[in-house]
Amino acid sequence: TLTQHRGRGALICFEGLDRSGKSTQSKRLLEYLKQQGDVELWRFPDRETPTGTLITAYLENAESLDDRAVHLLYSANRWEKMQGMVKKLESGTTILLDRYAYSGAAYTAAKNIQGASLAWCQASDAGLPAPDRTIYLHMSPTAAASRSGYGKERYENIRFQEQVAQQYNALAQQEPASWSIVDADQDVDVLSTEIQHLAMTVLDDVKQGRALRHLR
Ligand code: FDM
Ligand code: MG
Repeated sequence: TLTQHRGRGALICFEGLDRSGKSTQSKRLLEYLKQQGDVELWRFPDRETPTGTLITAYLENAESLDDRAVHLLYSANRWEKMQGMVKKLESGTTILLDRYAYSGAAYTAAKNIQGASLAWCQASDAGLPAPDRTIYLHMSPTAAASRSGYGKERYENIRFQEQVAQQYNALAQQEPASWSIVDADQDVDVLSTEIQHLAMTVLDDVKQGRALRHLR
């Protein structure tokens, strides 16, 4: 029978240092893709869930938590949303992610905790849906810091961001085929256009039947 089947949605992830423009660019891509079909923008950490409340308190320095405990909270914060995410994708909705498991791995690994290697940091996210493409907004920590300055949250300092950048580099090298590294230190409109083109190629791949994979 010729049943019209609407394919799954694409999963597109934005990653990058603080102030690299992830939120701006993901919102712009959301508006653009709305012309093509169903699309949503999800942000991690999701600060609305029970784990999200704890994470926010930690980020605002209102709460001090063990580094591994907080790492697992971030991961749990993604697992809480996993079933809903898969259902949405299967129903044909494209999901854009403003940070995801790569932030989890990069930020904890950047702490250089004895015994918490990059592989250890990635382990708790194994099994989550893997992005079809990760758009890495590449920017030097100094350039990012000079953009209207950091807020008061934990991690928002150049020294730490340099460590995070190194870890992102290592993650990009693990999956060169699904990472697109773009220059985030350029005109915002030019960058948006570049990202729109990129996203359309991803939507095409998914339309051609590219299967949803899982993080390993
Ligand atoms: N962050 C974010 C982590 O340390 N681990 C994670 O798993 C995620 C998703 O949380 F400093 C850090 C990165 C950042 C902080 O994120 C809050 P936003 O995007 O700046 O709100
Ligand atoms: Mg921030």
